[in-house]
Amino acid sequence: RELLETWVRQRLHEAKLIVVANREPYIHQYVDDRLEWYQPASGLTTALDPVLRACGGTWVAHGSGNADRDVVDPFDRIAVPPDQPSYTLRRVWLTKEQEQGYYYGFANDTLWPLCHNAHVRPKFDSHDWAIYRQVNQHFANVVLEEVGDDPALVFVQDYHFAMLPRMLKSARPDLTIVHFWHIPWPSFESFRICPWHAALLDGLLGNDLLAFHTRYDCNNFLETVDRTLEAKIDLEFHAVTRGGQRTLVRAHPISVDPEHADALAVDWKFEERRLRRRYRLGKCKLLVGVDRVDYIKGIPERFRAVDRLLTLHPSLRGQFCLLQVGAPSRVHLSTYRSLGDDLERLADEINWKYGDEEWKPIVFLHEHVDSAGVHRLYRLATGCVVSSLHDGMNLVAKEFVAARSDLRGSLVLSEFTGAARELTDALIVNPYDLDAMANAMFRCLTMSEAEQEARMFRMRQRVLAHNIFRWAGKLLADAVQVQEEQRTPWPNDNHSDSGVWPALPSYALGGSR
Ligand code: GDG
Repeated sequence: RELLETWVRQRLHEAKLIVVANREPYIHQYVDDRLEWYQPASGLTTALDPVLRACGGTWVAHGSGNADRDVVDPFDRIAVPPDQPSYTLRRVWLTKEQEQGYYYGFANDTLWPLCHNAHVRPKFDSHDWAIYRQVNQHFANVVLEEVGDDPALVFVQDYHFAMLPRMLKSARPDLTIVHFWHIPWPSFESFRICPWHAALLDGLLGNDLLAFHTRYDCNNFLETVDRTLEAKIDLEFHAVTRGGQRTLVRAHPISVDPEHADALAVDWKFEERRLRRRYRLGKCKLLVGVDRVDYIKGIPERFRAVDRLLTLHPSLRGQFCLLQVGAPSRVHLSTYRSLGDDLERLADEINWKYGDEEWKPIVFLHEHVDSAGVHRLYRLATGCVVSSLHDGMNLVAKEFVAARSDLRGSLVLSEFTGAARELTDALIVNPYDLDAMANAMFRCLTMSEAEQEARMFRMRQRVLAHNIFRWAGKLLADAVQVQEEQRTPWPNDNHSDSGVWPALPSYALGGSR
């Protein structure tokens, strides 16, 4: 964290750092006339808040809380975190119609299913598309206001803003624009069904640097551009040149803040008694799942695997429980609402089939749990189950590993997550294969302590060393390189991957059991 802070200050010189994301990191709301704030359940905000805390700057986002307008200054700004201000949040207001067309419509009902191989058909609606562009322009105007006449590095987040980079670049060619795409990039064959695919690519090529979680996503993107537009693809430097502008395309796998896990450490023995009473867990072993309720997360597959496991191993009745946190998400979309209902029904069916007065195999908490609560579950679990059908990275897998300084517990992890490429000591599974899932859960519940320790040690080495600060440092190092090249225009192809970010010392492993 300190290294990132000093490094950013030195390298950005006088340039402002502006992050643009749809989701704000802190939401203010009224609860029974009381003003409260909370942090939303979102991988993106979990990852970026610690970075902004370390570097300072401005986060531009949609103000979505019902008390958000009442706490900002006349320029729609507020210092955050509310209890320990260290950077500025600039809120952007959207009408209901804009939120519907841009967020629920084009971003989440079109681009989200288009980019994830989860077999949900994307919706293509020209009205949503028009509003998406309109809202991207609205955000571009706000960013330009925040930048003023100064130099700036604009760090755009995700699939909500595919058109924004081109809009910014046209208005201010001198800005350095970096974009992190948090979800997978699909194959050309999948992407080209979108009637506006060429326009989306043009918008994204307004970036100086476009980053994905994995090299696989980068290659898919480069191939999509190659087969759609007149552009020069440079496979050696992973760059696209078009109309005199160059966009670097790089893989930067995102991660978590390990210090966050340390900060949440509590008296585990006391917590364990409390939690076991609260969820009526008795003495059974705990498997935990933590997700937004989203069809890409493979939660029904996880529940069915519990069913399969109990059929294959009836002796496990009463011996374990899957506690699934399902934070409601995008509930205005019918696919999401009905998924929540289906999960409630499925959990009931399986509990009816195997459970009794004393014990239920699945506890489904269809609610948002606070981050300390999530951390406690990670600490108490024998295993964490991540069964996404497709996921850019999946931070839950890395959070679980970061939480286990006791070197206990094992991770069941879908091979279709970005995380599976790094956490090779997890029990890697195909979530569509119920027998494989049930077997992985069985191995997880019966793994020896020595094997848990060996696997967890290696996974922790990876997550603690490649943490969120290193992610931000390496990505911003690439951005600074672009910035410096803009001052001394290329050709100057002396790129090495993130060469200017210094090597980080690894964190100490292990600790209190
Ligand atoms: C996108 C990409 C990529 C979940 N429920 C609760 C809660 N959470 C927190 C988790 C974790 C975050 O939300 C979810 O992160 P993921 O990475 O698993 O997933 P997405 O939200 O889909 O994120 C993903 C990510 O962006 C980052 O680039 O990894 O692939 O889809 O932090 O702990 N947190 C709390 N209560 C909950 O009920 N407090």
